[in-house]
Amino acid sequence: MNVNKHLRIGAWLIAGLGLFAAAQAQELVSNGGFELTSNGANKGVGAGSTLLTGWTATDGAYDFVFSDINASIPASPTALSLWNQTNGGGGQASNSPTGGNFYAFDPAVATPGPITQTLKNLQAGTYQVSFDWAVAQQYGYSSGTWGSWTVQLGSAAAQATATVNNPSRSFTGWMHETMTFTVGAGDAVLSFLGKGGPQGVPPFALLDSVSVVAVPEPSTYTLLLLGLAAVAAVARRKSRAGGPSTA
Ligand SMILES: [Ca+2]
Repeated sequence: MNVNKHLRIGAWLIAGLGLFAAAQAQELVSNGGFELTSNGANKGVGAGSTLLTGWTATDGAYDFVFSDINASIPASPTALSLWNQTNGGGGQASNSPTGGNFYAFDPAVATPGPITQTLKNLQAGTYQVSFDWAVAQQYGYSSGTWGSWTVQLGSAAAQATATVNNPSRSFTGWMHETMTFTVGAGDAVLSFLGKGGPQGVPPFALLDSVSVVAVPEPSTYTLLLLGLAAVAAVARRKSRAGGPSTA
């Protein structure tokens, strides 16, 4: 029997196991894309609302779910649209990079509140939170605005995105953000609170594609690296044994 062949298969098996374990990073957020709603899109979400399946909104009044950056929200709590491609807005207003619905939040109200979801039975460890976000402005208002998102997971310290400036009647473009939080075992509240200003010229912080996955244990990577090293070693051995003389 070919010993090299057996070695090679063994090495690939180890590498494969490591890769499999690394790929098991399971999505922990439900409805992170805001596609599931109990009553459609292009609506106000509102305080205490569970319109967005899996999420609880605690904002005073001024948060919305859009299906399209160019959509107009009829009246709930007020008729509203964002500066966009159809009403003279600048800045290349665009839909979320992952498509479908997104959450829009006016952070410059009297009592802004976060949108939250409780992640159940987490193991103690480090978790990667990622999302897409942008800053827009309410149609009909002028003046430069600014915005950001503050994110919290469990009792870990809150983290914030950069604060970005959005020129009058404009749109910042979508940005992708990744953060890591280390939490203890048990339930953990995932919370997004938009920040922004100034008041009265409504800035809007947009959010989509929320994801939380466990960061793989170092042992997973060790297994993967061991396997790949073994594959390389077998290949080297084979090349030396069977290859033409390279002296
Ligand atoms: Ca979406």
